[in-house]
Amino acid sequence: MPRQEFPAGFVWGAATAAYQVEGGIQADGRGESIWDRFAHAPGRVRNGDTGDVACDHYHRYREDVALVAELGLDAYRFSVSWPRVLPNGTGAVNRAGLGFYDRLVDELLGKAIAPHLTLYHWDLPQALEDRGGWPARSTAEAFAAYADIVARCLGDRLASIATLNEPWCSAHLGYGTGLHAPGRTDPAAAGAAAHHLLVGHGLAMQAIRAVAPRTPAGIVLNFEALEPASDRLLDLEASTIANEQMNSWFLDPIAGRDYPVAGGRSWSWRQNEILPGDPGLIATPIDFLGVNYYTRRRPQSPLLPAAEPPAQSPECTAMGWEVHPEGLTDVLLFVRSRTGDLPLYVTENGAAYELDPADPTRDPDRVSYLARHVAAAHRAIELGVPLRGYFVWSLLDNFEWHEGYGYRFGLVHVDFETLERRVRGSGRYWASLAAAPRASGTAGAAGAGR
Ligand code: IFM
Repeated sequence: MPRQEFPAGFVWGAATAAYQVEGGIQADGRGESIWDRFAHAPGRVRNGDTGDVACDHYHRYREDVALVAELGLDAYRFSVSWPRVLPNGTGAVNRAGLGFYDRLVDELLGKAIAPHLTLYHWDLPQALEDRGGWPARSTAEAFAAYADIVARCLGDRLASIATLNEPWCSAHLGYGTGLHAPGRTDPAAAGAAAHHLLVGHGLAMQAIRAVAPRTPAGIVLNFEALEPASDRLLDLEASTIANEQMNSWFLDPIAGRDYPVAGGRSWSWRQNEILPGDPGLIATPIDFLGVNYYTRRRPQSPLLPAAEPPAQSPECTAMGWEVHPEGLTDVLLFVRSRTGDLPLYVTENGAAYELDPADPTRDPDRVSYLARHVAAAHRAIELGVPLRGYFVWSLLDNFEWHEGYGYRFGLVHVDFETLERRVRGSGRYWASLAAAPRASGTAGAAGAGR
């Protein structure tokens, strides 16, 4: 495997998210989330799977932190379950729920693993959805109050705090296509949700700054490498629209720009929810931006006859996502075009592959996927991108949202019958990267080691 030297202070980590791994949905006073409600509704999640138990990380977090330590990783990225902390979304704090993250952070620090916390990875308290969900501005205000509580309790022990993970998914899969919780299919609501997620991000940034001013704070967005299906005019236009909706819609306003025009025009959101102070609020300065990257998409205009399929079908993961490592370099360069010298992290990258029935810890395809993306990240650094770290999605096989447990992304195999964990070949590969020497010199990461 070719080895590239990464800069001093570069952070190697792995990521998870609360609803995908924790289980324990009724433990210690946790409230209901939109994903509990959604997963229990017939026909929403493949095989009727739910996150009720997931990896039982809530009860086995010590074992999981020990795995991160065994792999020698620098950092662990996890999310907090809002309804564990505030069962009704607002109001009285559930101390037992907050206590779980208090113990998790201490366990990580005790093993010299930097805790990178995300406040919202899609598990909205159902009580807030009942009051309008993200299409209602009050949810953004509730999010800021929740951010204050978490940052006050944990902020000074965190290596970083991210407000939202992939707000595009929360807005468009949750309220537009209905593929994700809460399962609404209302394009105007999706637009309003997207705006209020950004307002919530801005308010939360201010809340975090007020109580944990030294904790690096930012946001995590998802990006795709988008290239038109052909060079025909309409495909070029379709690709521009897709690019604005997927890659620029959240990034541009955070970087102080307007919402992109072509993407906005082809969405039916009338932008009535934008209040006068919102652009400045959304552009509240951040300390880092997290980049999630998995694949390339080739938009095609619905007005053209379907393009001929390529002579050679592209290499894909088990989920049918094209493997396109060069896209990671392109996406990082694109983000840098908006954010300049702001520190960037790859906060998610990884792949689902079929299990090898003879040995579920054998995953050469995943190793190959990761190695090629690591090389693409290194290329971006050579081109001047201030990339400070790289987190694999995911530490563990887990609940893959509407796909249930069908797709596995873990560096560590989880047997969902016994909940036994076993490190995969990819886990050992990732450990070897974390163990490799990094260039000498000063750590460039704003906040990486804080
Ligand atoms: O599992 C998800 C994660 O929750 C968010 N980003 C993409 C991953 C793979 O689909």
